[in-house]
Amino acid sequence: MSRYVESVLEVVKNRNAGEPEFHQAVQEVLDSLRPVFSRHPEFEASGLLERIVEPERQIFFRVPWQDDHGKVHVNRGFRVEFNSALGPYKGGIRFHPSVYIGIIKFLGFEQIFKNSLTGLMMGGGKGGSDFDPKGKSDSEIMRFCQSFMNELYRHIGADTDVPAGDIGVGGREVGFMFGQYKKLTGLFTGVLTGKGLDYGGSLVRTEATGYGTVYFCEEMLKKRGTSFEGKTVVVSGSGNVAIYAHEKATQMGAKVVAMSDSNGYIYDKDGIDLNLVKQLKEVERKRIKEYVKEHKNAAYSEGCNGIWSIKCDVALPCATQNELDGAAAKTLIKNGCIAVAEGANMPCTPDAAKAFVDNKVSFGPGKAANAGGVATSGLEMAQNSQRMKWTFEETDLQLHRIMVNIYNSAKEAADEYGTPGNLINGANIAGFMKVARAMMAQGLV
Ligand code: NDP
Ligand code: 2IT
Repeated sequence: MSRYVESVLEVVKNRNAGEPEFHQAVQEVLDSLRPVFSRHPEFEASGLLERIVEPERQIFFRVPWQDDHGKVHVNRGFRVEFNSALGPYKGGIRFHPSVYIGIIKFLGFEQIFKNSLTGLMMGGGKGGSDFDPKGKSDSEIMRFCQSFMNELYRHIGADTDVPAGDIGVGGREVGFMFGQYKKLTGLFTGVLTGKGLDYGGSLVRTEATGYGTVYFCEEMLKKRGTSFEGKTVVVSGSGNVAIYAHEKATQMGAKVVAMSDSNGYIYDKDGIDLNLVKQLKEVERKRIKEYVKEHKNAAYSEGCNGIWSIKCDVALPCATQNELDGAAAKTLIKNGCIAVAEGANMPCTPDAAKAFVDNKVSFGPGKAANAGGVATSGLEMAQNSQRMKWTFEETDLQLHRIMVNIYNSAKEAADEYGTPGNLINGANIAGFMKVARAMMAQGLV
């Protein structure tokens, strides 16, 4: 049956040439699924894999905008509507200069299984642009978001495709996009999640991905008979996911000693002062190196890879894809790291992930460990449909419950398919099975 997986992988690589991140994401999922196809020959007979690796729809568009000096710029916009077997397409929008179709496809593909794991009714999608928000004024960001929405609006809707944030897209950008959507359509609906709290946003959505990653990691630590209490933690990144992973880990008794951005990392042996990081990153939009101006005992180093040489018990990569490679994994293992949970999407290279699994480091793959963000987006959609707003405590409780369920489903699937403790296989299989059953039931569409 493995022949089936090989033949589909070959098609994916040929048909999507020059998209290594997409190949990497597909390879990992398909490798995990090998034992599934020997138990379910009906999947091969109905061409299920061939269908699941091909997006239902890919949209490319021009995004022209003017900077504050009147100069015209043109960026490229993307929305990949990957799979709608479980619900409306759902997934974030990324603004970063590295964005191209291969990145959006890898993220959209991961999103299918992640959304399935949440247990909510959401299909998989992703969008973005090669626009670089760094150094842009609020007016430039607004004009860009409006232009982006001038095309995107015709493809999305509360019951068809519901975008949200990702790298470079947070509350400010979602607000501008929502405003333009409303202007163009006249509809006030839950078409985007991550909205402001005054106009349909959900409490806990801002915190959800980081908190969820820590809730997931807590389950992994429990399994080892321990907890976050007294642990030393390294968190990469200093954006939305990293900040709230730090916050929750600290609330649980850990000490976060390092954080980073794409220029470098800070190390503060006394524990990183999160209020200062929030001020620098969320309010002033400055670089992480500014931290050491206020905290003279802390050190700043250029380059982001060095962060993994800091001794820690738990590592939470929360920045970007392939930020933690095989060599970094070896160093973490040598330094006694016992758990790694991916707050970012695919931050560990395949050899890094393998090294963790082989060395019995508890490893939480992104599609499971960072599913709290999209899960809370699902809760925002539910609140919008009800025209209701839940309390922080209620929403956080639901998020926590969902993260524990995801951990249990991944663990059980790993046991059932003969690789106990391997949450990569478990998450891929558990996420896939629900999508597969829905696709089989819905016929050849
Ligand atoms: P933000 O834009 O808020 O923060 C991104 C952080 O990662 C910044 O510190 C940024 O540094 C750093 N970073 C971005 N690109 C690179 C790069 N190429 N090399 C090194 N560092 C980089 O994004 P989020 O926190 O929302 O997203 C972080 C990760 O989490 C992404 O992988 C995203 O897909 C994933 N994720 C996000 C969810 C969400 O709800 N927001 C949900 C699930 C996953 P700098 O400022 O220098 O660019
Ligand atoms: O990668 C992700 O899961 C996200 N960026 C969040 C998507 C969402 O729809 O909330």
